[in-house]
Amino acid sequence: MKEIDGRIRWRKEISGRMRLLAVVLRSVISIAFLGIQGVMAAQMGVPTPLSPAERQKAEAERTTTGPVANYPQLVDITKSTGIIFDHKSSPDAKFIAESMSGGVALIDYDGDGWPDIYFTNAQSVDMALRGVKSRSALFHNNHDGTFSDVTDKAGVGYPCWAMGAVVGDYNNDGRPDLLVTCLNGVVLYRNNGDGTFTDVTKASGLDADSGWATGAAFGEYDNDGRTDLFVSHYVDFHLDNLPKFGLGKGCKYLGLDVQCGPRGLKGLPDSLYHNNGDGTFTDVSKQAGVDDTERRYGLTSIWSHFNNDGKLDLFVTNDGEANYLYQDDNAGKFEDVALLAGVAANEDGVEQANMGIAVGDYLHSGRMSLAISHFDVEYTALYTNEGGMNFTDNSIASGIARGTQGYVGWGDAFVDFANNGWQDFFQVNGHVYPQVDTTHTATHYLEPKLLFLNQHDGKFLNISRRVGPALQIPQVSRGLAVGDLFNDGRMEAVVENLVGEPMILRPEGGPMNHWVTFQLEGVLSLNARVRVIAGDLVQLGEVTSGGSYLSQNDLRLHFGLGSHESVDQAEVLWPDGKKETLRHLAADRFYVVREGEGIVVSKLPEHTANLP
Ligand SMILES: [Ca+2]
Ligand SMILES: [Ca+2]
Ligand SMILES: [Ca+2]
Repeated sequence: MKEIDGRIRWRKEISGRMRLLAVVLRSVISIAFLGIQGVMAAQMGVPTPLSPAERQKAEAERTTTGPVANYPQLVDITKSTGIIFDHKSSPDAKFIAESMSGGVALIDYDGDGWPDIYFTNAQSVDMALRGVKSRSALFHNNHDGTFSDVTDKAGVGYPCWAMGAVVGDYNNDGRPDLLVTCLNGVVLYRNNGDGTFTDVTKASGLDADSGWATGAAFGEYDNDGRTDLFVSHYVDFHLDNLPKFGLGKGCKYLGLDVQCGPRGLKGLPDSLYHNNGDGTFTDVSKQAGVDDTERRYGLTSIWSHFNNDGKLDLFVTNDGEANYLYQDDNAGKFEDVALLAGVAANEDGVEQANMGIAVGDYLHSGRMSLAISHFDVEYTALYTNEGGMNFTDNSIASGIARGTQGYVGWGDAFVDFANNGWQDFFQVNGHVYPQVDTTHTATHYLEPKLLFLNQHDGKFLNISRRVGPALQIPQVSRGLAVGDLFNDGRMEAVVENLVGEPMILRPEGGPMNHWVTFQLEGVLSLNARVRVIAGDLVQLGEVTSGGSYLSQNDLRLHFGLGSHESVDQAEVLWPDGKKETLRHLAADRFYVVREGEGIVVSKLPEHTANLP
C-alpha cells in the first residue's frame, strides 16, 4: 500500500510539475497572443483552436437531422404549466450587474412530495436608482401539470436584487430552507412548514455578508451535524460608483463599447459560514483557508465527494481566473488542490471563463466528474475524475468542446432524459453583451440550448438539433435546474432566462425505459450518495446544493434503468459515514429512505392530467 501511495504521490508530483510547466509556457504564449489579439480577447480567456478534423466533426453533427433512435423529444411546455414570470433586464445591459442574474431553484417547500419552483428576479441599475423593485416568485406544483403563484403568501417575493437561490435545511427540522444570493449580500428564508417563510438573515448573522454574492452552496463540512454554507462573491460593484460603459480596457468586445468587467474591476473574497446550531452562523473563511485572498471573480460553488474519502470537498468556479478545488485536510481546514488536480485551468493551462458547474458520474466510474461552461471563444470543459483527486481534461476527446465553442454557456447538468441509465449533458446559453447583435458575425445575444448524448464510452454526440424545435429557440439563458416535476419518472429541465420568460422542457415520446427515484431523509441528507446496481448498470448519484449556474436541482436522486425492471442493489452512503444496503427494489417507483430505517415509503408514479 505504501509503495502504491508512493507511486501515486510520484505521479502526482510529476503531473503537477508538467502542469506547472504547461501553465508557464502557455502564459508566455498567451501574453504574446494577447498582444496581437488584445481587443478580441480583452474580456475572457484565450481561445484554444480546435483542429480542422474537430471542426469538421462539429459541422457534421450540426447538419445531421432526424430524430435520435430511442430518445425523446424535448418539448417546451411552459405555457401549459400556467407559470407567468418575467425576469427583468436592461435592453442595453450597460453594467455587468445587469447581465448575471437568473437562478432557479426546485424546492418542495410544502413537503407534499412534488417539486415547486422558485425564480429569482433582478433590477436594472435604472430601476434600482429609482427605487423600483422586481419580484422573485415561488410557484406551487398543483400535481396536475400546472403551477400556482404562491409568492405573496410565502413571503419570498422581494429578497433583494437577486442573483440565484439554493436549498438546504440549515436548522435540520426536515423542511428545506431557501438561500437567495444578491447584488448586496444574501437573504436566508427559514421554511416555517405552513407555506410561509421568515427572513432570518439578520437573526442568523448572515446580514454581515454585503458583497455581490453569486453561487452559494449548503454543505456540512466539519462533521458536527449542522449544515454550513459557502458563498462565492463576484465583483465589488456599487450603484454610487458605476463603471463607465465602454470606457477602458475591460469595456470593449470585438471593438464594441460594452459593459465593463469583470476584468478591470475589483474582485471580492469568498465566505464560509459555520453553522453554530442555534440559528446563527460564524464566518470562518480565513481559518478554513477558503477566503479567496486573491479576490478572484467567484461565480458558482458546489460541495461534493470528489476523492471518495468521506470528507466533503468544495469546487468554486472563478470567472476568467483559476478555479478552486478545496480538499478537506481533516481539521476543518482546506487546501486548494485545483492546479495539481488538473481543474484550475484547461489542459493547456489557460484560465477560462468558468461559469456553471455540472457534477456527475457520466462514465459509471464511481467518481464524480465535472463539466464547466465557458465564454464564446472557449468551450465547455469536461474534467473526468480519475480518482485520487486527479482529473483529465477530456473536453476535446469527449466531443463536448467542438459542440460548445461559440456559445456563452451558463447553467449545465448531467441528466438522463431517456432513462437509459447514462447521463447526457445539457447546457443553456446566452451572450453577455446585447451589443454583439450590431456586428455581422455569427455571434448573437440570444443563443440556442445544447444537448449531448452520452455514448457510454466517454464520448458525447451533439444532438441539439435532433430533439425537437424547442432547444433552437434562441434565448438569453442563465439558470438551469433539473428534476422530475410531475412525478412520472421523467426528468424535466427548468431554464431561467435573463430576458423575459423562463422555459420548461419536458421529454416526450422515446423509449419506455425503467427508472427509480430516491428521496433521502438522513440525520443530514445533503451530499448523501446512492450507488445503484441494475444488471450491467452501476450508477452513482449525490444530493447536492447549488451548482449549475445560480440554481438548485431536485434534491431527489433519479436513475434511469434502461430495460431493467428492478434494482439489484442500492447502497446509500449517508454523510455521517453510515451505510445502508437495499436489495431487489422494483423499478418505476419513488422510494423514501430514512437513515437507519431503510425504505419508509414506496410510491408508484402519478399520472398528471393536464400535460400536453
Ligand atoms: Ca411541493
Ligand atoms: Ca429547515
Ligand atoms: Ca457543520
